[in-house]
Amino acid sequence: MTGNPQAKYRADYQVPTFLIDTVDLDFDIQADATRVTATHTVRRNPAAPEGASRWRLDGRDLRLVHIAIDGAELGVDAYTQDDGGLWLDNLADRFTLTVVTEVDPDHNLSLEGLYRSGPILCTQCEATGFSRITYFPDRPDVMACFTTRIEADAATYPILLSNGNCIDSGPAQAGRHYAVYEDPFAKPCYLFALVAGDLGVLHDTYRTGSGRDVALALYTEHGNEAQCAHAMASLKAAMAWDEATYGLEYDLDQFLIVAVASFNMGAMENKGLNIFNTAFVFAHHETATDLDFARVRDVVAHEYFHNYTGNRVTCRDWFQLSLKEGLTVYREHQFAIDHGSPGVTRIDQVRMMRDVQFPEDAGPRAHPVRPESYVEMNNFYTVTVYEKGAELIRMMAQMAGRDAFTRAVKHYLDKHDGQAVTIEDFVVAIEESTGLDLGQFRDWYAYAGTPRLTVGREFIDGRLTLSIAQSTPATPGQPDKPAFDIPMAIALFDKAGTPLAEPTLVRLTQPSERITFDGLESEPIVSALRGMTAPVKLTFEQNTAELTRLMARDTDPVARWDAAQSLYMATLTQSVVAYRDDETMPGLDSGLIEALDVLLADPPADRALLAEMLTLPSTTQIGEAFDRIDVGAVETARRHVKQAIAERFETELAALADAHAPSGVYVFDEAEAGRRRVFAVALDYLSARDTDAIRERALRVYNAADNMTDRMAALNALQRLPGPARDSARADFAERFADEPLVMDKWLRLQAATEDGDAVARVRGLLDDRRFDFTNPNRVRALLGGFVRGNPLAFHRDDGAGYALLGDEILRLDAFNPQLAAALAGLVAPWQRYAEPYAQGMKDTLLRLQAAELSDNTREIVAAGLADS
Ligand code: B3K
Ligand code: ZN
Repeated sequence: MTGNPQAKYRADYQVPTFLIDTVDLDFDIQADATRVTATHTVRRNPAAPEGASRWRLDGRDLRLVHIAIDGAELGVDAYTQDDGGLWLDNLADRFTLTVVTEVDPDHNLSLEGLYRSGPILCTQCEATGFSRITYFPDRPDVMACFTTRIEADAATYPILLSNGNCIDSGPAQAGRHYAVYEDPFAKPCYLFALVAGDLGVLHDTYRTGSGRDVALALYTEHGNEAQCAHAMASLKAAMAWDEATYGLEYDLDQFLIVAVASFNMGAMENKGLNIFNTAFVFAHHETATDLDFARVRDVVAHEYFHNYTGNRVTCRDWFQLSLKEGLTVYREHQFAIDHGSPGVTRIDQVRMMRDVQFPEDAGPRAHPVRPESYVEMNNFYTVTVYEKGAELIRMMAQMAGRDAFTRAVKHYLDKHDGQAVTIEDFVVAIEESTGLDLGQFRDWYAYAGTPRLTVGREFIDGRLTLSIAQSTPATPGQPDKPAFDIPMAIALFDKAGTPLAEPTLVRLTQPSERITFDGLESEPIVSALRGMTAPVKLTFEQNTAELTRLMARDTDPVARWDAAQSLYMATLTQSVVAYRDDETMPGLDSGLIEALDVLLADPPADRALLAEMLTLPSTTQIGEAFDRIDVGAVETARRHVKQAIAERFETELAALADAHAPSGVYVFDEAEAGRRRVFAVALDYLSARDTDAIRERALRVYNAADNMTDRMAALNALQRLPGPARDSARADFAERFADEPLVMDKWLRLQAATEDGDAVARVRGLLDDRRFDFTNPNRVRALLGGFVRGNPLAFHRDDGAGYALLGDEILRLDAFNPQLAAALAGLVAPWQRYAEPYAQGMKDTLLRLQAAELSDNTREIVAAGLADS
């Protein structure tokens, strides 16, 4: 992105020339437009450089009605205006600025600023959506106390909400009414929120540790209240957890969540008024799977945790995004581990890194956790900033110890309360509190790319020597990487799998180094990087016997799973190579058969862990093992290995399915969710055999199911088994849940991922289906995302029809929702990672986009994909 004229650079940061103490907003919501009157008390920033006098107000797609300073209207020659806002000059040290703008939420399909989602008017301001509401310095280091008055028709918009506490409300002229909200905490404008609508509500209260009652409310379109109980319970659990774990008590009298159907991402942590995508609020067992339940719980907690990590202490500029996101994801991860199977929760996190973040870090969009430049900030809400950012926090926590780290986070929050700060400020606070030296560790924030650790070993005379080398591949703009400070957990076991010593955490800091263990009777089995103590790729040759033993006996569930993954990967990569070379497939490796025998004969008590240990690495994982991804070979190899396992272990898998079959009423808890997960995995294996028996069984499961998890297990098992059973289950599904858009997303995904027939034509047809809606991002992600990710063979079809479909729809979408279009363009950006003919087809799609009129969002992604080619 270097060289792009509109890029912003971290190095160019300048403090704001003026600060705003108070913001008074008045929203006059009318049927055809909304008029916003903003009154600000402004003063010169004492920290601004001498002589700096120009002041930038950002504003986009606004009708400027009036602008005045201290009551005197400014003529058009009193300011300079450009595409993104206006500049004021010759300003006094203190003044009042009044700006009146008009916006049109009904025609704002970007879902940024003030927009309509069905009957609800709502806002989305992060990162820079506030500048679509009024002219304002739309940057997080300008923090002000907001008072918001909303007036609207009382019948159309009976509910009026904004941040903070409601201090006044009442009737107004002509069937209208108003409400006034005051937020006592200074905040950046990206945390502003407003909602107006005719909404159903679920009320509750939470009593804080110090005995204050907080009013909780969850608003949705009428008729969905019954799907909100789990989100409410999750909110209360998160509030209690943050008190118990970090001593952080909620700080306002009310906490509101509003669920809206059209939302570009998961949710938004606006102060006291979170706005959520319905997909991350609604959870009822008839319409949501166990995974949906867990996701709702974790996203509700994540947004709540932002109240401190993000809102009370915020980011100085958007390059610091991971300051709040990495830390909040880390807190969310801790919360999730405390509320589910700890091992499997960590496995999910590790898998997310390996399946999504490592590929991003190896592709054209690789960027440091603290990026150096961007064109469109919304393109940088990435797994690198979020998930890798959380892994960096986790590394510090491991080095400090969890309690010391918790105290350090508290120290950071106390020290910077009410401020907009940097990642460096955070690292300094952690050093101050823990005494850790994080000098070298800081490079993790500055460099992109996944370090690779290569471990060699030698055992002589009771001494084990591990030689460990690290290196990190070049990434765009960063040819050379330093050695990183890498915490690596190691444990040793004897041949029987008995632990030989407590696990230790070593800190690797050199390009290569040696670690020794003395006094060993015989060569031990080494369990390295257990739990993924650092976001690195490990190369460590271990034989099947060692991996089988670790799989059965390692004391860390994540390490057990990882040993299984290594065993599967060995077979899978051999199969890919064999298929690629001469279209043959080797038989199952005897070591893998033995390991699975042991696993099935003596499974872990944690059912969810068993399910994970039985699950083959994803096709992404397999592709990652190769320089160039051969989509066809990877797909074929994975199916072949799955089928071979299903054949070899048919009896055991059938027994497993029987032992874990649905029974009793649905409960969402660790044990029951684990049981359902094993059942689904077993059914999935059995379906690889394509027999009448499995078709009938899956249909029976579908018909008998009282919950969405079992229904989806059945539908997934039938996915590649066309015929009457599949038709019947799918027809029932479409009819039964026709009025549940989020369930219809599951249906769209099933349709998009169906391989038989002409999938491209089917998806094109569904674009016109009444169940599809281009203006709703959930629908778009389900159908188009579901097609690209869920149906790789059709998407990567030889004739290019899959690529053409994606290209068409990106262009259509880019005209009104650039954020979503850019995300879809990201799917073809890493074309250089693919083998031919896929690479050329993906690249051609990018070239086609490049030649079109594009938003900055999509252009930035396309340019990254085509750089150096
Ligand atoms: N902070 C928001 C994400 C905003 C994304 C803007 N494109 C939700 C979250 O991370 O909690
Ligand atoms: Zn967040």
